[in-house]
This record gives sequence, structure tokens and C-alpha cells, in this order.
Amino acid sequence: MKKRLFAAMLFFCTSRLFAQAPSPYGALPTPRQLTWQETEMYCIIHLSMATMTDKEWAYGDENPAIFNPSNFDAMKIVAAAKAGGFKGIIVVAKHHDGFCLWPTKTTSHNISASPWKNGKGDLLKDYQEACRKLGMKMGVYLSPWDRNSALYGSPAYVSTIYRQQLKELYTNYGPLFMSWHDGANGGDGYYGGKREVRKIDRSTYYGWDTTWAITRKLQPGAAIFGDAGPDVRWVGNEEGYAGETYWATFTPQAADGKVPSNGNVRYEESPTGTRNGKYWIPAECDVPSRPGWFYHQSQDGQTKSAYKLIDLYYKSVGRGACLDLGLSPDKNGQLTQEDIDNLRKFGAILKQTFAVNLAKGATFQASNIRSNEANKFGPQFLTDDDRYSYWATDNNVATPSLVVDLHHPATFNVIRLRENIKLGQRIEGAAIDIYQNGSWKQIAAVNSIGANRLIRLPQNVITTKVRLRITASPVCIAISDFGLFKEPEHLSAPVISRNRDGLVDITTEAPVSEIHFTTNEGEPDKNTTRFTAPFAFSGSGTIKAIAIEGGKQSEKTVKFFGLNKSGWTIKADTAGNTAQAAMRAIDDDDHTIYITKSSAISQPKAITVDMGKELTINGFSYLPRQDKKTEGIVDRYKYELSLDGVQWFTVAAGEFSNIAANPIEQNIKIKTPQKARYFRFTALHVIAGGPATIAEIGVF
Ligand code: FUL
Repeated sequence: MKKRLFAAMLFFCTSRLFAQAPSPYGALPTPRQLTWQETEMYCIIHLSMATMTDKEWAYGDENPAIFNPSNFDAMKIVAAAKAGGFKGIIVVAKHHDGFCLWPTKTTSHNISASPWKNGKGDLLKDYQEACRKLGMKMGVYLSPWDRNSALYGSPAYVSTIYRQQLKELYTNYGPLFMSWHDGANGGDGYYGGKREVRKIDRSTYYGWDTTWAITRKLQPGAAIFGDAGPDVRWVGNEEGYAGETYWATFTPQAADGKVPSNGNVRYEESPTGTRNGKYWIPAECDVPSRPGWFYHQSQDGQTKSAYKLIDLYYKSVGRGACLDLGLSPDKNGQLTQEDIDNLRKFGAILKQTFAVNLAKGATFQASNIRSNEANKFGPQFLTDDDRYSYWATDNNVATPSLVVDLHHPATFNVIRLRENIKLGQRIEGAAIDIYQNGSWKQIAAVNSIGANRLIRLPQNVITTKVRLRITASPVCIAISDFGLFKEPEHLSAPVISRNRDGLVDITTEAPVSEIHFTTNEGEPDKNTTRFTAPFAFSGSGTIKAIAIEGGKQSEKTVKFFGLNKSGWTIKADTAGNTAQAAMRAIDDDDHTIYITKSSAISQPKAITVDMGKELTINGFSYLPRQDKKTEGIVDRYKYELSLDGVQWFTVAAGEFSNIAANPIEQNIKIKTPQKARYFRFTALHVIAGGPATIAEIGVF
């Protein structure tokens, strides 16, 4: 009897032992981070002083009297985000210019000094109310930099202004799902009338640990975003993508060996993260839906199309990060109809794509199941839509395979894989095969999976059997999801290009029956001019085109061109560079870069262009280098014109705000159009290194 009892106990114990979940691997997410991860997509809303002044960064000296978004309706904005499938919003409560969108007690530079609702308005309350009604999450962005505050740069700013403002936001506008802290801080500003440059030590000035303690106490559910985390890291670019191989683990490092913090991180490592990094700090991909974060009428028509957003979705959410899309209401407080339509279309495509998981109902055959306990660790958990129930293998089985028998031919182009990240990010290599003509054929391979991996195939595949092979993992696996999906078919938008001789070509990936375009700001459709051969377009303006096939119309492509540069020469390079080298700045090739020779800060770094004939100039454009490097990118400039190359007059000077994080083409309109044959562009300041760099310079 005793023996039998002993045997039964032994069996019970060992089976319990075998049935144990795999040990967690590496750094792990907190519950707060898991909730953030599941949010996947949210929008950050920039409507503030810079909207009113048509800038990317306002300076801090703006009169509150100019802030009056008379048609602002938080419900409409939040509803547009919701229609796009976004689950929350982040409200920019104060941008770098210091204007507070709620009636703060910390400064008079706030919404109650504005004419909006006779000074009785509170944008944050309106957003909070809208989020509550629409079931959306809300977070806040409070710029650590304050170009208005006289105290900025002193310890008093941090303790009596910045942290106080956070306390007000945390206390009055919760519950908050995120607290967002920008890396752009320190520089020139109004500072209570001083108008000077104030530099701060980004590693020590803000005393972030003290600030985070306030966040934890007042908004324990809020994930804190910053360049180095602590909960969510910046992905290191404002283009909306994470690394193709992406780790949620990260060991942030400062560029100068100090404590890594907002504005001081080695950003090269941010897109990918650190394999086996010290901390679990997943990335957020923030990207504006228009070229800039704030609304500019000149950028109307340049909203990222629904399919461009779809592409970004796969490159952010599809790699395991979250997507934070910037929305930019205009001066009246409204999103443009184009922006609203785009969001709806984007949401509809996503919904349609992920409506049916073709792997549901399939038979799964795993090469190994942990302790042979299918009911606990079997592959049936892969299609139950639970991110944390999972298929696991024995401790010594790190590279298992799984055959998915669909029983009938299925057509798909998206494969979804997820790990149960409660047990860490484990897998380092996976491949997908399909069964075709009697054998297995590999169609995709990845190095990381993590919280979510969407493999988007360039073409649909048809097969009855799919195989997942884990090719590398330091430990046994814990996979929670396997999905197969099919994107709705669509016609891709045409590509518009112009060569140096001013000939415009419009092409499509695959041949289509018709391409139609406009050159006069009108909207292209089947009745506008049909494209048959490259045509001359040497003036400045916008070309819009669509493709038509089988009665279907593609999304439109919009391309703005400055004046054609043929016949332009370099008059003189003040830095003593060869004119030939400087031609790279006017060769209509975004990939070639002109680097001025002068590196001393005091030496002017300028380029002088002879346009060959007298033209009417409305403005100029500067395209910073597009190779992801920051050396020589100009952030303060002077722009001069001349009729004879001898007498010069300055027509524009100022800053290219946010050009470091968002290196898009800068189009600067001059106040009154001027006649000129020559122009000179001078770099007054560059963001890194000595010489200035120019990918392209143009006029319109
Ligand atoms: C950046 C800021 O400088 C931009 O103006 C914008 O707010 C973006 C979300 O973060 O770093």
C-alpha cells in the first residue's frame, strides 16, 4: 500500500515537474508594458502655437491672442483616429514653445490668455471627455524644453514648472496610458524676453528619476516614453519604422559616456534594440501623417496615403513595436477631409486583412510538445487569439518545427507569429516553408519574432500546407500565435519623376491600362490628361497622377517640383571647394551630397548658384542629406538673392526646426516674390560636425 502511494506521489511530482512552464529568458516586460504593447497603435496630436504660426517649432514669444482654433471638436478628431483602428491618443499639452493647452497655474502663457472660448477653454478636458465617450485611451506629451519660460535652464524650472505641470496633467486628466517625454531640449528661445541660447546637461538637468517617481505615484498605469525609456524607447527616427530585426530588449548608451537620457542616446541602436539587452524597453515608431508634425497649408495633398500607412504598419507593429501616428489639425482645429478619409481607408484595409485567420481550423503537427502535454503546451493555442497561451517545447528542444495542414488550398500574403513575451523574447531565427509540387519551398525567414511579427509577402501564395521552422533560439520556445491572412487586392499608385532636362516620367510597378495626371493642382481622374510619354515640365508646381486598371483607380501620387535646374552653375563656393563638387547640390539627385570644405564655425559655409537667367523667386528648398547621418545638416540659415551676383539682399533667415529628427525637404516661402538670377544659401549652424552638407537646394 505504502509502495503504491509512494509511486503515485512520485508520478504526481514528476508530472508536475515536467508540466512546468519554461523558465523566462532575459529581461521581461512589466504588466504596464504588456498593456502598452497590446495597444499597438495610437495617434499623437499636434495642435498648438506652431499651428498658428505655420512653423514646426514656435519660438516662445507668441502672443496667446493668436490661438483661436474656433472649430475645434475633440470628438471629431478622436473619432477619426478610432476609425483608423487606433486605440488611443497622445495630446501635445505643451510643445517646445511653452504654451499650455490647459489652464495651468504654473504660467500665464496658457490657454486662458487666448480668445478661444473667451479664455474659458481647456483642450485637455475636451480630449479627455472625447476619449471617455469613444472608449479611447489618452496620454500626454509635455515638452521638457520650454522656450517661453524665463526660468528654463535653472533648477527652479524643473521643480516649480515642469514637474508641477506634470502633476496637474496627471491629477486632472487621467487615466493616462502614456506619459511622453521628448528628446529635443535646450537651444535658443525667448526665455522671458532674453532671446538667447540656453544649453542644459541633458543627462542631469531634469533629474528624470525624481520625475518618474511622480508619474508612478499619480498615474501608475502610464507607460513612460523617452529616448532611453524607461518603459518605451524612441525608435530613433521619425519615419515610422523599427529595425527589420527588432529586439524589445535594450541597453541604452549615451553618445558621450554620460547617463543615457532624453536627447542623449546612441540612436543608431534604437531601431534594432540590443539582443540580450539589460532592460525590456520596446520601441515606439512615431511618424507624422503629413510631412511635418504641425499643420501647414503648403503640405496639403502630401498626407501619407492609406497604403503608405499600411506599409508603415508592417514596418512598425509588424516588427513588434507600436505605431504612433501624428495628426495635425489646422488653425481652425480641424483635420482636413483628406486626412480623415485616409484614416478611415487605412482602418478598413487593416480590418479586412485581419478579419479571417486562414490557419484557424488547420491541423497542427509539432515536432515536439513540452513534456508531451498537449493540453498545456500544444499548438492548438496558436490560433486562440490569446497572446499569452502558447505552444512550448522541452528544455532541450530549441529548434522545433510545425506543420500546418490547411486541408484545402488557401491564398495568403501575410504570416503572423508571436511569442509569449511574458517569458521574454527568445527566438533568434525562424523560416516559413510552403508545400508545392510535392516538396517544401522556403518563402520567408526572420531573425526576430517577439510580441508580433508580420511577414508580408510581395505576392500571394497558394498552398495547402505551411511549415514553420525555428532555426535559432538559445532556449526552448514559447510561441503564442500563428496566423495566415490575405490583404485585399489593390492597384499601386504611380511613381512620378523628373530628370535634369525637365522631362517628367510617370511609371507603375506592373503595367496598367491607363495613367492620368494633372499639372494644375486639379485632382486626376479618368477624364484628365492621359499619360502616354514623358513630357516637359520645367516650371515649379505639383503633378498628381493615378493609375487605372480593370475599372479600378489607384491612390493618387502627388509630387511637388521646384524650378528645373538645367543650365544652373555654381558661381562660387565661399569655402573654396570645387564647383564640380558643389554641383551635387543641384544635380536633382537626392542621394548625392555636397559637403562644404570650411569646418571652422566662424567661416561661412555657403553655396552660390547662377540660374543662368532672371527668374521670379517665390521661395527656396533645402533637402538635407538622406543617408541617415546627421553631420552637416543645416539648422540655421540665411538666404540671399542677387540680380548681378554683386549686390545681395537677404530674403529669408531662420531655423529649420526639428530637422535632426525629421530630415525632410524644407520649403521656405519668401515674403514677397523677387526677381533674381543668383541665390546664395549660407549655413549659419549645423547640427553635428564641421562642414555643412546639402543633398539638394532649389527654388520655386
Ligand atoms: C520631436 C519634436 O521636436 C517634434 O516637434 C514633435 O513634437 C515630435 C513628436 O517629437 O522630437
